[in-house]
Amino acid sequence: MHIMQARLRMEFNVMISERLPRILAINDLSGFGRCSLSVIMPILSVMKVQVCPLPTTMLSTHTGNLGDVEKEDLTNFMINAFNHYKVLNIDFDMIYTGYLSNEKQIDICKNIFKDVKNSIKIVDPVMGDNGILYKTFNPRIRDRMNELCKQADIITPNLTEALILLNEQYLNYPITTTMAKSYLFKLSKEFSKKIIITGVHLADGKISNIAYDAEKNTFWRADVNTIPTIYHGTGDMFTAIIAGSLINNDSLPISMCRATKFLELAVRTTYSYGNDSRYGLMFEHCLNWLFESDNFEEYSIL
Ligand code: PXL
Repeated sequence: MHIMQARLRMEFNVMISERLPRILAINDLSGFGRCSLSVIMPILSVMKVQVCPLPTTMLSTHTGNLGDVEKEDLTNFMINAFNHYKVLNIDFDMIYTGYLSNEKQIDICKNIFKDVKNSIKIVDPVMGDNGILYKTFNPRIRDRMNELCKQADIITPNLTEALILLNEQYLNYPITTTMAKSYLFKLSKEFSKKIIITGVHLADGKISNIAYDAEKNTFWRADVNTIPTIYHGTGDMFTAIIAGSLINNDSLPISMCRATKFLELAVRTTYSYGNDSRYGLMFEHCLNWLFESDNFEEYSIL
């Protein structure tokens, strides 16, 4: 067996077969605005992963201030498409879930998780950002998302979502590393063993992505060289890179550092053109960086 497959098998207790890693990506497909499957698919392909998209909803654009969004719900399609994959006996090395529009879709993902036992489960609990909740959010979504996160191996909330999961008030001031560690620790007790929280304003003035691996009892941070603008789809690109890195044998801090550096580059590139931020990150400019770079030492212990 390939060394990477052996490590993944040990670390996540899963079976990996001798072929390209294959990820089932459950997320929406927004035509314009560069988020969800529109960015996840190219990123994972560049990372030499076979990505199988399972769209939850088709939208004309993301829901961030681009007018009246056209939507087509695909909840039933999700069930039927997955049943088809079962008939075909397709095995997935990883299931990666993101934006889910209703409780039924979350239940479908819970069932898929139960069905596909030998795979790594990564949940990006997409519910809001910067203290603002997305339009589809309601308390029932939160409760279901909690249940899905309990079945995950790794979750990647931003700070807003981390605090929703923990049922705590959103904080719009910097937090100490002790508080940051306690959030990571609490999330790992309640949900998955590996946790990454993105976009945390730390008291030392840095904005950082932070991580905890409960099995290794280690906390990590990767500081972000920021530009103060907000782009939709940033979290989707981040988790796609985490997924692609982990499945390709990177450690948790190296995966986090790779995703952090890529987003930094994409934000700086986009900002330099001065485009409307609602149109998303010009990540197409940066995709080659994902397979050309292998220098990811810029993380440290939190
Ligand atoms: O990037 C998160 C996201 C995913 N999908 C849709 C969204 C957003 C954020 O705004 O609107 C449809």
